[in-house]
Amino acid sequence: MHQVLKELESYLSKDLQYSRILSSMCTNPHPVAVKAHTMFIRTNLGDPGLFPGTAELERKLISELGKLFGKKDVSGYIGSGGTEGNIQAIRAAKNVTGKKGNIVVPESAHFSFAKIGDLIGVEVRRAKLDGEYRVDTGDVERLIDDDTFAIVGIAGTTELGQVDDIRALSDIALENDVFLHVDAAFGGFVLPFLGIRDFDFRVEGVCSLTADPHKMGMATIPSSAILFREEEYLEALNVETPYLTSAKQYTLTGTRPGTGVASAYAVLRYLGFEGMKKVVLECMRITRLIKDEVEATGLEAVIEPVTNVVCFRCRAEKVREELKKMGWIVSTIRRPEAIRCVVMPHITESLAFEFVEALKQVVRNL
Ligand code: 0PR
Repeated sequence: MHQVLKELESYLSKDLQYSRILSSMCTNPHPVAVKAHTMFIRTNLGDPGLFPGTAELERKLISELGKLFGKKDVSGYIGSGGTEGNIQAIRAAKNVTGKKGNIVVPESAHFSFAKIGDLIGVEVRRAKLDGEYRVDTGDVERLIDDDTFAIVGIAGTTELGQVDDIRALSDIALENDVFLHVDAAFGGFVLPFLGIRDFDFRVEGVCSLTADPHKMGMATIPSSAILFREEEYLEALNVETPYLTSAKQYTLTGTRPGTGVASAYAVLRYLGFEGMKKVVLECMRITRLIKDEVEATGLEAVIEPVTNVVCFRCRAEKVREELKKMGWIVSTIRRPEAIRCVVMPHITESLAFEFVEALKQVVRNL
């Protein structure tokens, strides 16, 4: 066994450490999440009758998340990622409304919606953004027609961390009788701790919400919650599973790890909402620190950070390459041309200062 592990180690050691990564929405899982993950390593929620304890824990976690997102008796499950959450929400919307025409998403929507268009065979219409890179709700209204069955709002966009006006989208959804899905894959475990609440089930028209513990929830990968306002929306995903311990299955995958349930629950229990808030506030403090320090060098932030993401206008590809040579990883966005820094919990204050120094050096030599 020693030999095999040594071989594995040689591959693992080629991977990058998170400490110099500002391009990722993932982070080192919390130690309690790692312990929980290991404990539940053999569980398979694809056959919940064999794992009734893990299934019970999942129901408890969903109900805790319901409290966080403004509806105690929410329905849902823990899946593989924001992509699965978004797919399932649109599938549910299609099945509940009985329509299969088009959906309207913001131009800033994650690329998972391109997969959805392909998989479900619906037209994905992209609404323009306003000057602050929020979806232009007037354009959403303009794009809706008789065949539209769902609209999407984003609470924490992938590129800028911006939050759409979910209240306005809710009004539009109720008026046009369409399903409203909120993609809070990233923002779900940020916004509530910043006191931003008007993106979740507290807003009347919100039918479903994706929020990923494997991003800012510090859980192990994979762990992602898809939540529905009504049990019937979840039930609309059911297929029959005649030979299993359960007669029906609403999940996208069949075999499904219980590790994401255990690790997400462990972080929630161990840190509590108060402890998670502290982590988020520290990320925000460091995000603003990076913003102020970098702006002092003459680069301009694209928007005032709403979540722990900050983007700077510059010759992005060149800056990204130069930073990479110095061991720092950032990503780039195209509209507007900018580098993107996601300030996850692994970016400490001293790392942030080191990063800023590296960026200053790059900017000086441009
Ligand atoms: N919705 C939003 C708003 C997202 O930002 C993402 C992923 C998803 C949905 C899809 O989530 P899954 O990737 O869990 O299916 N956002 C990150 C991104 O695409 C994911 C990521 C994380 C990418 C870590 C790279 C990385 O190193 O940028």
